[in-house]
Order: sequence, then structure tokens, then C-alpha cells
Amino acid sequence: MSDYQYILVERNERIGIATLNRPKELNALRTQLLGELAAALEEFDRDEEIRCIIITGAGDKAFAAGADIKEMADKSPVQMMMGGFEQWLRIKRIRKPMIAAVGGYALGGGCELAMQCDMIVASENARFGQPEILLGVIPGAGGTQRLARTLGKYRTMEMVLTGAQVSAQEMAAHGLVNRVVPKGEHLNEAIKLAQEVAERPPLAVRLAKEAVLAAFETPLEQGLEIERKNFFLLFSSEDMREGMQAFIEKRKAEFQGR
Ligand code: CO8
Repeated sequence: MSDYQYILVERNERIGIATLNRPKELNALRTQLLGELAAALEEFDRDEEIRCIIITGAGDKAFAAGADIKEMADKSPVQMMMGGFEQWLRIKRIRKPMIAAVGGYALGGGCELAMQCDMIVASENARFGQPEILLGVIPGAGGTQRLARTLGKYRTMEMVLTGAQVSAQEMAAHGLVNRVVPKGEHLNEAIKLAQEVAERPPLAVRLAKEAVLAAFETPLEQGLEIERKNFFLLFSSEDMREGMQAFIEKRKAEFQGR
């Protein structure tokens, strides 16, 4: 793995863990940090040993308190466009499942990064919010769209128009958080969830992720088509033969990722 300045990268068996590591600045997302994160995630995505990825934040105060306001304050529109935005697209293209393990603040770009993940595990002190309006801007990395698709119009409007923070419990009640755990337990719980996913056949996991994401980006007919084609495609995998044979023989399936 490469040397990074602002993130830590580790492997826990078949799980890749990327930790945003600027705890004194509440893991604010500098452009370089986002570039490092995108590179680390791409490396995990290419690595056949890795089956699931976790993104978390160092320290107990924050997952990430947003884009780095000090870095952003003087930027022009063109600098913003040419700067960190490409990194968000790179993160969006990761094909393996990603879990956000959120302890403390997930605000602005931090909330958007958590929402780019496929599942969110949060500790009970986690706080989610899109406070950009308080800075004279609006969310720019998916906040208005991804919140609205999960929480609906009215809650999203309240969050985006007031910038108010929302608790992990409330986000769980509205379907944006999978599990709320005691303070400090978010990473352990995310690892447990990742281990479950890591045991599943990786080709099916990858095509399942693609199909679920299609629900957010395509009309129903097209999403159904993607699902159907991915379903048929998996009948060419050895893991499908193994999975069904193991069921018939009443034994545990041994998936090889082929
Ligand atoms: N950027 C830079 N520095 C930050 C940020 C941030 N987002 N958040 C916290 N920090 C720094 C503080 O400046 C402080 O540094 P210092 O000690 O040098 O003064 C340190 O982290 C600790 O923060 P606080 O002292 O403020 O800690 P508190 O516990 O008092 O407050 C809060 C915690 C409530 C989280 C507070 O820090 C806060 O409001 N932070 C800003 C939150 C925010 O507005 N986030 C949204 C930023 S805008 C954004 O994310 C847009 C994303 C667009 C993406 C699209 C790109 C193309």
C-alpha cells in the first residue's frame, strides 16, 4: 500500500479499512485527503483478496466535519470544479461494497461521503447534517439528492434549509443508518457487518450492488433490466453452481469468486 499523509489504510482479513486521519481538524476533507482516499479505495477495489471496504474517521469526535472550509474559502468556481470534485466521482465508481463507520460528526461533505457508502453504521453520538447553508452555499457532493431519495422531500428540506444536525437514532428511523451502536463501537460493528458480506460470493455481491444502485439512477424499467441481466449473468459463475449444490447437499458453500 502507498504512503498517505491524511489517511490510514489497513487490512483486517478480507476487509479493507480506510481511516480519515486529521482528528484535530475533525477529519475535514482536504482535496489531498480525498485524492488519497480515492486512490486507496481503488487499490482495495482491484485487490482480489478484499471483499468489503470500510471508511471511518480517526478519533471519537468525527467521521468528517465536511470539506475543509479553510482550504475552500478563497476558491473560485473553476478551482472548485477542477479541484476535489473528480475524487468524488472516483469514489462513486468503486464496485465493492463500502460501509461508513460513523462516530461523531458527519457533516456537509462528511455526510455526503457516508451516503456514498452502501451501508452506514453509526455510534449513538453520531450527528448528521448538511450545514452548507450556514456558509452561504448548498451541498455539492450529492447531499440534496441522496438525502431526498432516502428521507423524502420534507425532512431533506428541513436539514438542507436550516443546516440542523440530526441524531443517529433519527437517521436510523428514517432509513439512512443501518445500525446504531454504543459510543465507540461503530468500527467493531462495521467490521462484523463487513465480515458477513465478505463471506458472500463476491461476483454476486458486486452485481447486487450495481443493481441496487441502479434503483437510484435509472427509471424502473431500466433498473429491472439491469437486475435481470445481472441475475442471468451469475448463472455463468462457478459460485452459483457451488451455492446451489451446497444447498442441495446440506453443507456450507465454499465460494471462490469465480
Ligand atoms: N473545515 C476546516 N476545519 C474544520 C472543519 C471544516 N469543515 N470543521 C472543524 N474544523 C476545525 C476547526 O476549525 C477547529 O480547528 P482549530 O482548533 O484550528 O480552530 C477544529 O477543527 C475543531 O473544531 P471546533 O473547535 O469547531 O470543534 P467544536 O466541537 O467546537 O465544533 C463542529 C464542532 C460543530 C463540527 C464545528 O467544528 C463545525 O461547525 N464545523 C464545520 C462544519 C461544516 O460547516 N461543514 C460543512 C463544510 S462545507 C462542505 O462540506 C461542502 C462539501 C462540498 C463537497 C463538494 C466538493 C466539490
